[in-house]
This record gives sequence, structure tokens and C-alpha cells, in this order.
Amino acid sequence: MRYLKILFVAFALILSAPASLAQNMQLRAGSSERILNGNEIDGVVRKAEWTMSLRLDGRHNCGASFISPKIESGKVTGWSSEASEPKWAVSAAHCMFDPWTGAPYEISRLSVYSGALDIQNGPSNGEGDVQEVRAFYVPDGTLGTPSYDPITLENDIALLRLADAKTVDGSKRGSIRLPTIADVNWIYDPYTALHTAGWGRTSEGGIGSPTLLEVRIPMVDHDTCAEKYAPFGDEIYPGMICAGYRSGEFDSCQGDSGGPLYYRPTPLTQLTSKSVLVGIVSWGRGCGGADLFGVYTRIVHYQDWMTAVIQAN
Ligand code: 4AZ
Repeated sequence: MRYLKILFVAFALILSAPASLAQNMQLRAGSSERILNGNEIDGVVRKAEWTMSLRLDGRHNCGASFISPKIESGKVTGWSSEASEPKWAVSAAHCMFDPWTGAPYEISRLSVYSGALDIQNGPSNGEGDVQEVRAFYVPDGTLGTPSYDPITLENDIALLRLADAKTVDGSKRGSIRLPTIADVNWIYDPYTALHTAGWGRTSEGGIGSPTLLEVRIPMVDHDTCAEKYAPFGDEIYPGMICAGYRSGEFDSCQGDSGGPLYYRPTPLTQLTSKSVLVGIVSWGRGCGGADLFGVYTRIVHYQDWMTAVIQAN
């Protein structure tokens, strides 16, 4: 059963296949869904400006988020929400391996595209910026974190070290900060209103969205999620969190993997004034199904590992 997850990953590659092929696959009747029932980020890149497209051979394959460690005398002392020049991105480990062979992708095949909402027309309109990926790191049993497991998708996180951007339009992109100890007191509680964004499928079996879509979903209690996935033999590990509604409907889907799950403050709350990265789109059984919440990598679980990787590189 768990191999199904790997198949889901494989399907992500089909995203860039001709529309006719994708349209032959099941589309939910009457669906006009994006991400799954998401909203277009209305022409304003600066709304989810940390969201990147992780490309394989120049084509969208996954999402990623621009993060910026604050480094003081060689030590990572925090995370900036101000940076505009991406040097590091975070994505999902499963985005870094060929789903058929299990081999890591050759680094030369990987790049990120940032600073644009439209990944189809943006590049030819001179929008956004492509950066090569210089190196990527996934949990491998060192630095105090167990290895990424491609079967259970435990520890599904990757850090990407990027080459310099060629053109620089820092007004269109910005880093997202990671949780502080103060955030962790509330941000992982059930019902926290989160967002996820991406260029993934707009319905199960459908095709990807050319423009960045965003959807708002609540955090789900860990035990509730684990209970719903138990009949499938799927384990929700401590490094995983779930988000979505009992009714489904609003969800991330194939092609959104690796992208951000984040908290964006409204003027109503004083919990934080800046958006916070809470999770990474990882997996789920289908998209938008009732009780089949989206599963995300729990960022705070990996922050020491992230710090150690960045300090060492
Ligand atoms: C995927 O395979 C995937 N509904 C991402 C998110 C979800 C399911 C699958 C959550 O990329």
C-alpha cells in the first residue's frame, strides 16, 4: 500500500505532460478547482513571495521555499523574513529522487524559479529568476536526524544551496522565517489557520496550474489525522503534521510537494507580524478527499538539523 505514495510522486512528473494526456485522466465532475479550491494570488507576487518552483530539466516538478539563515560569526542565530537574494531553499526530500530508480537527481538537472506568479509565461516575459542548485541535503542519519525514508516519507525535507541569481529583482521575492520558541507555543495547535500555495494539480488526476494558487486550511490534531490514516497502514510520525478539513475540498495536490505550509498574520492578531513557515507539502491519499488530510513535514522538528547543515556548508 505504501508504494502508492511513490506512485503519487511519479505522477507529479506527468504534470508537465501534454494536456490531452492529463485531461484523459479523471477530473472531478464540475470542478473548477485550483490547488484544490484555491485562490489566485491576485497579481501580487509579494503575497507568498517565498514560494519557488523547483525545476527538473527546466520544468516545474515541485515547490520550494526561500529561507534565509541569519549568520553571526559562523553560527546560524535565527531566520530572516527580509532577505531578497535566495541562497537557501527548503523543499521535500522526495522531490530530490527519481521515483522509479530511487537515485538522487543529478544536481545539474535541478534549478529554482522565483519572483514570478506565472511559471508558464513568466520566463518569456522576463519575469522572475532562475538559479541553479549547487547542492542539496536530505536527512541521512547524521547531524542527529534519522534518514529520509522513501517508503514511509518520514523525514521528508531537503535543503537546497543555490547559485547566485543572474538578474536581481529583489522586490518580487522575500524569505520566510522559521518558527521561534514563542511561535511553537501556539502555531502547531489544532485549528490554527494556515495557508499553502503552489502550482500543483487543481483536482485529483487533473493538471497543474500555470499561476500560483493559495488555499487556507486549518491545522489538524495529530491523533485525529493518525486515526484516519491508520486503516491504510500509513503512520503519521512525530515529524509530520496534517492540515485540511474533515470535508476535504481544500487541499494541496501533486506538484505542490516541497512547497510551503505557512501562517500569515492578519491585522487582527498580535501573535506575530511576519509570516512563518510551519510545514512542507509532503503527501496524502489523493487530494481533497473527506478525512484524508494533507500531510506536511513539521518544520520545527527539523530546525536543529537545518541549522547544522547550513553551518557545515
Ligand atoms: C504529492 O504527491 C502530494 N493532498 C502532495 C500533497 C498531497 C497529496 C499528494 C495532499 O505531491
